[in-house]
Amino acid sequence: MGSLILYGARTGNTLRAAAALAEAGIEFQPSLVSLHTGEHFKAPFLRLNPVGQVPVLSVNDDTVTWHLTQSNAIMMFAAQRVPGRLMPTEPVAAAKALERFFFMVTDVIGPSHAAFLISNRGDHEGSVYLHGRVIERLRFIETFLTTSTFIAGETFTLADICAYTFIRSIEPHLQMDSVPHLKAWMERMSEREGLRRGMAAFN
Ligand SMILES: N[C@@H](CCC(=O)N[C@@H](CS)C(=O)NCC(=O)O)C(=O)O
Repeated sequence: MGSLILYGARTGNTLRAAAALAEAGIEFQPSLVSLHTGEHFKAPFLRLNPVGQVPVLSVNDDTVTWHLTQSNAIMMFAAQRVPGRLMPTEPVAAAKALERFFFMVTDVIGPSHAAFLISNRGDHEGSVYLHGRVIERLRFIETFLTTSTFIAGETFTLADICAYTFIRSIEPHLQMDSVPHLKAWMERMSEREGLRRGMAAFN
């Protein structure tokens, strides 16, 4: 496969990508980009991603080096490299896994990022509203897990990686004792070697 470098920081988007690579069993070298010093806005990093954001996966396929931005594209890249391991191959199960993956990405993680951005601009009320919606959406996961072992059915998928890495950052707001299936699932996920390695990649 050649060598892979994941440029990132200790942020949700980077850790989600790192966890997907680790769960896929794909070796990569983490390379820390200092967001605090603005390294992501300097020329060497902008050559990797002109938008100036992490994560970026650099793929060296021996003859050619190319770069992939967008955490979710990196996750799907990882899934495609190991068919059946992070996304089911059976069409209905694959469609359900995508449904739950996009639930996490567009209904939970996107609004949470927006809440953070508007809070930084002083819109406290808007931020509290969005944060409340994020918590409400996350609590739906309890209903997914009352009938299945994983977020999207009976196999581990990208949706589990999204949910686990995100919930780790927001757990104190969730009152885990009131969502027992989610709590038990979090405990099971925290024992997975790939998730552990991904979450620790930028420590
Ligand atoms: N949609 C992008 C968002 C990437 C993103 O927001 N990265 C943040 C860190 S989590 C970043 O680089 N922020 C620095 C900035 O925007 O100045 C993805 O999923 O990769």
